[in-house]
Amino acid sequence: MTDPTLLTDTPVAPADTALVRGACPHDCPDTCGTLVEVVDGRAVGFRGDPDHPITDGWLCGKVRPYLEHVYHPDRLTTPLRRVGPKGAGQFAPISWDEAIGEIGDRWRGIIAEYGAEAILPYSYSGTLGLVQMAVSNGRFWNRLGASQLERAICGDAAQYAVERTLGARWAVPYADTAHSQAIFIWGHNPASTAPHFMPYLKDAQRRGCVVVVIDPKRTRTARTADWHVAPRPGTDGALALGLAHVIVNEGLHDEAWLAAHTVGWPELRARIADFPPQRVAAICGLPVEDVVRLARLYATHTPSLIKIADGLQRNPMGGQTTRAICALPALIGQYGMRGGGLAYSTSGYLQWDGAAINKWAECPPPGRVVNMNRLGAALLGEVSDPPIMSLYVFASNPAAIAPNAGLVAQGLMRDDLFTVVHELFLTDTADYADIVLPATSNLEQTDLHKAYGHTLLRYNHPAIPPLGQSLSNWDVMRRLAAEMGFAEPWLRQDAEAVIDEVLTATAARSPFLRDVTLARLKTEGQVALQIGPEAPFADGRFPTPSGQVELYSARLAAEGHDPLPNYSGVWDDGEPLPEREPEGNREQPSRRWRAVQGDEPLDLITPAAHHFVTSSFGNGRSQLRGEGAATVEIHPADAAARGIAHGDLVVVENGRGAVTLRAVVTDGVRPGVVAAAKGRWSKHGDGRGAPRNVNWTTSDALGDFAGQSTFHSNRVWLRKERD
Ligand SMILES: Nc1nc2c(c(=O)[nH]1)N[C@H]1C(S)=C(S)[C@@H](COP(=O)(O)OP(=O)(O)OC[C@H]3O[C@@H](n4cnc5c(=O)[nH]c(N)nc54)[C@H](O)[C@@H]3O)O[C@H]1N2
Ligand SMILES: Nc1nc2c(c(=O)[nH]1)N[C@H]1C(S)=C(S)[C@@H](COP(=O)(O)OP(=O)(O)OC[C@H]3O[C@@H](n4cnc5c(=O)[nH]c(N)nc54)[C@H](O)[C@@H]3O)O[C@H]1N2
Ligand code: SF4
Ligand SMILES: [Mo]
Repeated sequence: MTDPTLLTDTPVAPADTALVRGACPHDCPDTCGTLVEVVDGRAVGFRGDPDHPITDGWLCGKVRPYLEHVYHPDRLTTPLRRVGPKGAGQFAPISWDEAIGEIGDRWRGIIAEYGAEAILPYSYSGTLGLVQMAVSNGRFWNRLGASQLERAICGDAAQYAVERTLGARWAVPYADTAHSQAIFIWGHNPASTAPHFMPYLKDAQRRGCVVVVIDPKRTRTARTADWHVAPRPGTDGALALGLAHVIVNEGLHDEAWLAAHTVGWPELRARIADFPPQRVAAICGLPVEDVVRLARLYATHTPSLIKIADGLQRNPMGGQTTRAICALPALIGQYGMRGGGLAYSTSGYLQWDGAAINKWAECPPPGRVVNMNRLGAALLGEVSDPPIMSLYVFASNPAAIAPNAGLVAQGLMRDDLFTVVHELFLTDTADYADIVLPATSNLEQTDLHKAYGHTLLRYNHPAIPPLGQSLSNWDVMRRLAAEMGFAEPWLRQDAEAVIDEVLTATAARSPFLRDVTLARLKTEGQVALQIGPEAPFADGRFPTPSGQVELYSARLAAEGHDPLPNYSGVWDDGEPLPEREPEGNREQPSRRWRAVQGDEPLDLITPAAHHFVTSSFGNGRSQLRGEGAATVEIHPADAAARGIAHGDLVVVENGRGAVTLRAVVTDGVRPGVVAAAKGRWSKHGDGRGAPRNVNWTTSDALGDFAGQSTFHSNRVWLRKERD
């Protein structure tokens, strides 16, 4: 039996009437400061904090209707046990004691027969908090000896590439765009995915700064740019090397800077000789004049800033592509300059103390690693010895968001798989659960948030008591720990004690946390990391092994990668793209398809939806209204070749699966490319009412670095749906 008052980090008695500070927990670089107006224990108002410098008093359209999310009629309020067939989503309420007891019984049986590695926790970005994400991903599972999840679904290749090249993920603050003369937004759509960057961008543009967007799709951001360049998806590595070629050819590079601050310039110089503009233009599907003009524009504006995010690198060469892009600011000496260089992520400034988060020293050796992008295959036997016998999902919705969704569904249907899903809603994934546990929303839990778009920390005070019997991730971890007989004090602490411990341990080694205390965080709203006013790398030193920008990376060479930025058109092991498809994952559709004359494959990209955060808010009334029907954008020439008219239902298919979407015929995508936003819930039905979304077609092949997902490298065939 567990004592609920002992094991809850949320207030038992409702706050009466208050204005409560919080942080937006969603996967977004802006990490907004929020204010919750509470009357008689109920949240009645929700808005952006005017005192938060990035938020500036406004929230994006995804999160503005947050109270609809918190008080959604479909919120889960009790634990549930499956009563119907697997996957049917039929459940009956049970008590927490029954739920935790049953999980414990099943796990003890599985551990006795297969060992703890047969249990796989699967979580990702439902919340980005220190307690509810980082610590909840670590401690309990490490103590249990469960399998480790390789968290490579989002931006690992870029992260790896930036760290291998520059040594750290440090980035120019949004406000430094006040100094930029040119801003290149490359494979990134901040108007949707980093909305609080946009006012800075508009200000810069008003001042005369040139804004270029490089994206196969004319996104909301591209529409505001001075110039939109639309290369073929996955060819940006070639484009970057081609820009370097032109810059060097025309003598616009900075030899002195390269000599002083880089390793491998002679080698890179030899490499870029292979990328003359004519060749690059052909690879990228761009006019050769555009490649030359882009290079000149970049090299003749100082400071010039390149801003990237993660969409750019969700392809088989995402890592090398990011390396090639990282080389450009070095080529023209932009690193260390205010308003110049590279803006990728600020998350490297502060990394929470790993020992305090994970407690490895007091745990059994880490379990084997399972790549989250290979979930379907892993459940179906790719991972064996031991096989995965139990899956515990929290803060993620893999049935909707993981690639090759048909295979994921097949894996989740396994009768002998014991699946637990901790959620706010009966998502696509929860429908496959044996036990569903109700989760608190961000208004009902304690946490501390750091950001990846800026350097402000913000404490999230719980504003209202948990809805129904819902519990936070960490509260459930503590109950599971008690059930499994783990007596370690670090599995019993409340959320605030966890924050205090991790903060203290991190502050002991990070100068950026000087004077940052839990007390300040709780009372001051946001607290800034002590980075100082200088631009990143202003001292000309890079935290790489050589202390310089590693254009040539000995570490990558040692790891078996090409040590120079490259665009090879082949996988790391030499196979041509996109031939290397894992077994059971062929792209070729049926013969029926190939028989259709003129039916060439198209490249399907699946960018962020404007009104959802991946699948979060995919069940929100306001957000669904904003987003409209599930569509696929197709160029008029490609539509005409297939007899597809604007508004038609079209089948988007490949060998992995199919989804029916409404056609939007538009020159907003380049010929050969189709685009359908990520984030729809399959259970809401596609255009034909089939329980599928676009991930039924996406590939679970892994990219060049760090086990990266490759969502945007996906060949599909389109045809008009018969009426
Ligand atoms: N509104 C909204 N905001 C979000 C999210 C969301 O779902 N919705 N998701 C959050 C998450 S999880 C993340 S990781 C970030 C991602 O933030 P972004 O990286 O900005 O978002 P994406 O839409 O994934 O990708 C950006 C752009 O890359 C383009 N693209 C795709 N392939 C290529 C390519 O090969 N080359 C080039 N040049 N462009 C390419 C797409 O068309 C898209 O417009 O956003 C976060 N914010
Ligand atoms: N086709 C395609 N698919 C993609 C991508 C793409 O580009 N194309 N992008 C990928 C990327 S970048 C990412 S990051 C992933 C994101 O995929 P996920 O990490 O799965 O993110 P969400 O879809 O937002 O789902 C989060 C779930 O967590 C739940 N949740 C929220 N807060 C909590 C909490 O405190 N506790 C618990 N227990 N649950 C909570 C929410 O209700 C929601 O169902 O999607 C990937 N999927
Ligand atoms: S999703 Fe991003 S922009 Fe929207 S409220 Fe959250 S942090 Fe702010
Ligand atoms: Mo992501």
